[in-house]
Amino acid sequence: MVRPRLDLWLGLAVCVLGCDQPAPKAAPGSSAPASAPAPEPPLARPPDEDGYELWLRYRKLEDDAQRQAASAQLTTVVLSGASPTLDAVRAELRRALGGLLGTPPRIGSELPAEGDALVLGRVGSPELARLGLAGVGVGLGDGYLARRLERDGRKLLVLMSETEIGLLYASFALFRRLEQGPGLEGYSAESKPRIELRLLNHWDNLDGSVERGYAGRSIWKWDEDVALHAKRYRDYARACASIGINGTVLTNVNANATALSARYLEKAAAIAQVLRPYGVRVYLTARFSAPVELAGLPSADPKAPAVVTFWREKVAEIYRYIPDFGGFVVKANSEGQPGPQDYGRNHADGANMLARALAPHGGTVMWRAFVYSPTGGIDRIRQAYDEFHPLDGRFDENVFVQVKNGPLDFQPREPIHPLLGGMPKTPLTLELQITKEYLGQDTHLVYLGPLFEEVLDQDTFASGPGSTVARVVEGAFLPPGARGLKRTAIAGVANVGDDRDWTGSPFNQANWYAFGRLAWDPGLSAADVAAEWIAATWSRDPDFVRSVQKLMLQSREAVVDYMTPLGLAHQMAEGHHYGPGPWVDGLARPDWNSVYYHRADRSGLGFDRTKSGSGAVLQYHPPLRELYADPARVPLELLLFFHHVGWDQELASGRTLWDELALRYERGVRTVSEMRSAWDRLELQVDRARFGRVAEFLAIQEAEAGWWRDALLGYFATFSGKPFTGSRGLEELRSLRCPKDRDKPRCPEVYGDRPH
Ligand code: GCW
Repeated sequence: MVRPRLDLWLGLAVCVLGCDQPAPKAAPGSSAPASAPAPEPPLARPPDEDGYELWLRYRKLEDDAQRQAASAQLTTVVLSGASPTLDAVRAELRRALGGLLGTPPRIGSELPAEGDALVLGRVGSPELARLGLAGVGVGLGDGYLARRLERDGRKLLVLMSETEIGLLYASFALFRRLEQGPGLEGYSAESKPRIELRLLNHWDNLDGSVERGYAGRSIWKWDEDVALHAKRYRDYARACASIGINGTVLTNVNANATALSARYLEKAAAIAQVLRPYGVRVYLTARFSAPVELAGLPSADPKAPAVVTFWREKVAEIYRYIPDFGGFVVKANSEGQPGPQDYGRNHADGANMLARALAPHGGTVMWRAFVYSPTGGIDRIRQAYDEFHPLDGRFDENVFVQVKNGPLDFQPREPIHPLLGGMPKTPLTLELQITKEYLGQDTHLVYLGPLFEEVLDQDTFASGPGSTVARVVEGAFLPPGARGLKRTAIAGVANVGDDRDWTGSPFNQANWYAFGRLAWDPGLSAADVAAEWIAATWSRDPDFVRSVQKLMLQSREAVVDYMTPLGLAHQMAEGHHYGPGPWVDGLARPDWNSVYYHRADRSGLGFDRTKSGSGAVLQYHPPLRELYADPARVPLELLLFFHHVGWDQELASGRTLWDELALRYERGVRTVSEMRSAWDRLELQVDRARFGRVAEFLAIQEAEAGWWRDALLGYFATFSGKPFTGSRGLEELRSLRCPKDRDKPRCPEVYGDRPH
């Protein structure tokens, strides 16, 4: 029997969702023609860029009237005082205003006798008092106020903060305003970070490799002189500060004790010195067994006096090198990492021991809850809650428990982690992943803003309705701490490497940007953040911004659709987490295998996590628990995460599971085709170099989205018995052995043979 092609028999259902389907395009390297060749540009295209400048390009404002109005206000700048941070503020003002307005400002420490000006001042300073602003802005911390004043017939724009770094943040906010285009008329702002510690976590190893990094080698060149890389580190710090990131963990959570030895501490101190003026504090990961590895102690038992002494002295040594050291991030008793359980102790025993060494110096411990024991268990996703929930209230005040956004592992979509509503007495660090380990790595264009937003907005119901993840992370429900310590934190696993463009692709920069902006204010919309980023990174043309924003906002749902729709998870091929591998089975631990997660059989698909299954659903608060437990009410997006569903079962959409699944895979591929066409239409507005790179990556993504669809539906069809014919047969797909290079994953077997 000839099986019908999916795209033909599915055509009807697909059209229900909108029929402006573009003609399918050829993958790079294939002989079929792509779209009609674009006409030669009548106008000169912008000069090529390599992406190094990120969103800090500060190209001259195109609108003359607006530029002149802004120039009148901003050519005279008043900022008094001397410090490395104030110097950084001045340097950034010169660079940004010089770029945006065409002429760098004159910066002095006194307000001249006449003329409009930009005045920056610390809350409570004599400069602000002279302007009648004494007492304004108390309690801002690192936040800032922007106010317009009329004094003696002159217009002043005043930026104020309690801290120097707040003045830097206020300056970056002003530049954003200028990039956005509404001008300074009516500009006033008040903004305070809603989360105190906003950190990047680098999974960077001392040998220069980066775990799950796709943007080259580590930027921390441990074997080279920091001075050689100071410019890059300074630019990194500028980028971080521009979006409010105020801490960075230099080393991988799969830690190497050597990072805490004198040679590396000296290096970390030199890096800290470059980052400090920009308000970026350095943290390190601590390998729990360091007392054994560095000092030859017989054990790392957190209750052993010699171990306690080791850490106390080690921490004191670190603070001699780095007086404002942030603290430790620790992965313990997870994926083979040592930890307190090796000595019959629990996570609180381990974390508190380190916390007591750090407390006298003002440092914190971020103790990760991503525990994943070597023995497996009833359901891998239950383990963190089962181990940590009973310890709520038993951690010292300077300990955060660091929780990934979902209970599994940074999937394109998963439900929120139940611990986010399950440790009401403990400060939690929300850990997001900026590097796209499971979302197409460097080539696939996936804007993560909507994913971050979805997580932050999800209600945990921990303290009744309105207990969103954002409110939990902001500490809204935490009992007050006795010692006035910072108690709110968020971390993003960095996507930065030594590639010239920092993140391996121009659009991956947007995810670094979105993380920082949402960490500062989880209430921002991912759509607005995308628009800010586009204007600063590409072009301020409103139509261009709208088109790219649309494409970016489609991209997350697209990757969910073509990889793991309807709550499927972890269908990546073994080891590299790049391409599809639903057939992966037989690895040593059951929960290393894709089959463990999809549970496909003749009767249906999905993991039963209700009471009759693994019971993981019970870790959520009511009414989430009931919602997720009910196959008729659970959002379709999470259906198969919680339920095993029959192939022919009719879903809330009115379609059977099989038809819905097929429709979503097809929709994912089609959306990528649309994104690709949309990008192609923008060709003339973007420099050739960056345009071309994105275009090539979109071509790869389109071909690979089809690969995912064919692999998953082809494989599931062997259980469902439903007809499916992909562009390639299952056997061919199963035999593919790519990518060969995990750091720059490429599968020319799938997309053609053009070099990338
Ligand atoms: O996401 C998984 C990764 C590991 C990582 C681990 C973790 C650093 O596949 O590479 O290890 O999680 O978060 O600890």
